[in-house]
Amino acid sequence: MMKTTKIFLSILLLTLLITHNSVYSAERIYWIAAEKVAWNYAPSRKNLIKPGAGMGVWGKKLIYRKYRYIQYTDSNFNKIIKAPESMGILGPQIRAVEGDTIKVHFYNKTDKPLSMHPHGVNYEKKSEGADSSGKGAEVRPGEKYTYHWQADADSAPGANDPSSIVWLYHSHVDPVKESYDGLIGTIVITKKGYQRSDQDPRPKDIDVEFTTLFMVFNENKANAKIQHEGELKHSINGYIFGNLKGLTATKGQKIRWYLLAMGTEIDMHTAHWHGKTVVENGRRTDVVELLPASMKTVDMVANNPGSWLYHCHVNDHITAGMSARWQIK
Ligand SMILES: [Cu+2]
Repeated sequence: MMKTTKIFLSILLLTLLITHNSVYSAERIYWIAAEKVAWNYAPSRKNLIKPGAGMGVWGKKLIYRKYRYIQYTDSNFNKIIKAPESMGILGPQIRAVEGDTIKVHFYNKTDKPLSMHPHGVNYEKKSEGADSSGKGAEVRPGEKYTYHWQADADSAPGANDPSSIVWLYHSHVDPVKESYDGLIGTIVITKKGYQRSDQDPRPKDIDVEFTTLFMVFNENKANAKIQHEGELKHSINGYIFGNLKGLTATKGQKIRWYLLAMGTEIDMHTAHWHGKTVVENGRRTDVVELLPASMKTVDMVANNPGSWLYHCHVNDHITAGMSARWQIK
């Protein structure tokens, strides 16, 4: 080999190695189905926050027909990827690094047209999952559709954000009905350079991430004249009265909380932690305000071992069981 060719090849290799981290962008591929399921708002059938108090009118009926987004390993839609217990009713968490593309193969296994409409990421009209006569806006029962989304700079954490931020996705054929159905999930975008590795888009400066959706699921019939209070399930990730499990960290870990809300006028929630405070974009607090479709990301360090309350601080919602526990071990 000629000397100049050798030098040229060496420089090229070095350049590729140096720039790899900044030019690398992945295609994150997901297989997600919508399915009809039976959902139990309190699997223990107990008020686990105040055992003596019971669950009042909210405990009369606990199991309902819901719809959920479920993740599969591949295009056969045979093998489910089980979500962490703490995700509850939420759909699979879609992840990408700034600069990546996201491809979601959606399979509607239910009995009505549904879609996947993302917040935050960049898309063309055919991948909006809403507001058109295109196939992606209404995926019919038994049909499949592939959404193409870009995690561009405008989807990624801004100057005052932490190293990753959360976005919602949800079905948007009849968005009101479908949010109560349970067709809601999250997208987490990590700032470029902060991913753990090219294969693992999770933020490298954080040890554990928890995602919680504060929402009152209205199980009353849409046109019912009388709306029964007991049919208003004041839930965190679809669980009431302490039935949400898996919010467990180890002492010393850095925890990131992704906070969401959905719903209507009664869905003004104030997420409150006992035992620890959080930092929200530089602001220290232990209560974070959420309104329908709010998406907030806050951090804490798990340095106070214990089993702690995590609840909505709105009085009526405390009564209705919008409470959970989280642990530092
Ligand atoms: Cu609330």
